Amino acid sequence: MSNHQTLFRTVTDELLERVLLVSVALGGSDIDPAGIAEMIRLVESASGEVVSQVTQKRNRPDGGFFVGKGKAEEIALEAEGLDLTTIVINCNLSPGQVNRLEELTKCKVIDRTELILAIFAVQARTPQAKLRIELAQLGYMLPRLSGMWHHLDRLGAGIGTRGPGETQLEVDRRRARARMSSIEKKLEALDAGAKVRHRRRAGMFSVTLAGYTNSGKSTLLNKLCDAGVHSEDRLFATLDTTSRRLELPDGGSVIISDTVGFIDKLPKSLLSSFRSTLDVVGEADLILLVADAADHDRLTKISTVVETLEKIDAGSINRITVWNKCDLIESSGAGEMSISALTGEGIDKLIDLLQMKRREALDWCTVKMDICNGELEYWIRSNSIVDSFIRDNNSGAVEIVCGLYLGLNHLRKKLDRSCSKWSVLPGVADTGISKGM
Ligand SMILES: Nc1nc2c(ncn2[C@@H]2O[C@H](COP(=O)(O)OP(=O)(O)OP(=O)(O)O)[C@@H](O)[C@H]2O)c(=O)[nH]1
Ligand SMILES: [Mg+2]
Repeated sequence: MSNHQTLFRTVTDELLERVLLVSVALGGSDIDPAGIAEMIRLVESASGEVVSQVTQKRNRPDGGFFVGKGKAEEIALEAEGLDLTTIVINCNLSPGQVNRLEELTKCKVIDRTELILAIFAVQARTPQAKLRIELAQLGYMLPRLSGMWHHLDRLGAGIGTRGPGETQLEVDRRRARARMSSIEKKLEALDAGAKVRHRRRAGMFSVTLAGYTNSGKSTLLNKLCDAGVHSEDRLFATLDTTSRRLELPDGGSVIISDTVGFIDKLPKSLLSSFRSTLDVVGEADLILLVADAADHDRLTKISTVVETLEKIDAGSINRITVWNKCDLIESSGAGEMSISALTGEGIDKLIDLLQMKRREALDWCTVKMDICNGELEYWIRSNSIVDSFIRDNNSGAVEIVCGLYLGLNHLRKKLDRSCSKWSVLPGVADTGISKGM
């Protein structure tokens, strides 16, 4: 284990096998069964199992134990009776509350953010994802370090002296910050390569699959593009962005990208360290919001996805909701894009929709030219979707109706270099610009 890692309790180092789940409903609200179900799924995604549950309704968190001392004692008894050593709680606790609960219950206490960070750590496969999750864990732990060394101060320090805990805290803070800036530099270098690849795609229509975790985004990418991306019935199966080209029936194509899924209260440190992974969402021409049609909580989850899109400045991008997993439900609403990424139902309809959106985004025009050699024809076909190509065999003149990827100016420059007479009529004929025709 490297030095920086010894600073932090990493949940992944420990067995998260049998867990006592504590669910607290704050502000007079009722215990939400969907929220509990999601916490159980999160524990399972961290390879654990919830074997017992305790719930509590309270107006506001208790400063000391979050749940209040009496409840904390009840939790301790429950854990002891079942021989459990791990408690997961559905809220986010302060380091002091975690420490006090751990002391009282003699268990390891993991809050919601720490649990999500742990799942990301388990799921990270690529060097980038591993660095990003480490950065997120450091960002999460940095303000909490003081609580972690507090016990050392109780051992030796007197009033007015610097305790061993405080000295250790400074050392750790320095080490954590140094490690964070080293990771940021490494990620910058790795992300620079991705930006170059991205620039090469200029003019391509990019579609990003966004949605709640486990809604079926990776399965859909695989179905559309035969991408071979890992998909699994586990939260946060995907932590990297994968982009593939989808060839459309009219000869055009789009780039489809699959990326990290969202969840309610996605930890801030994760959002910021995965920001460049999520850039693909902000740069999309179209977002397919993939929703699980069979999920009872689907509308709340869609709201969470929309809120998260706004947080990453992707709220204003054109988006279409795609209701996935339609094979699991009786019938879907009329007029909605309803598909099954698993069985393929509705996929042709989705491809038609993508083709329509792609065509809408092109610069359509009618091009006339006195002559069109093979090189020019190849250029036009590579830079546009050609709907009709008519050549007058006597004069050699050509008339083409095409939708350009990179705009009319691009074509005009090419025509100027390649033929002596040409005209380009965008949309309405009388706005055309021409030379000699
Ligand atoms: N029945 C059914 N299951 C599906 C469908 N699409 C995906 N699944 C299943 O749903 C689970 C999650 O699928 P993924 O494609 O990994 O979901 P994801 O949105 O990429 O999830 P994250 O990467 O965690 O955000 C897998 O077990 C899939 O087999 C579908 O149309 N029908
Ligand atoms: Mg996925």
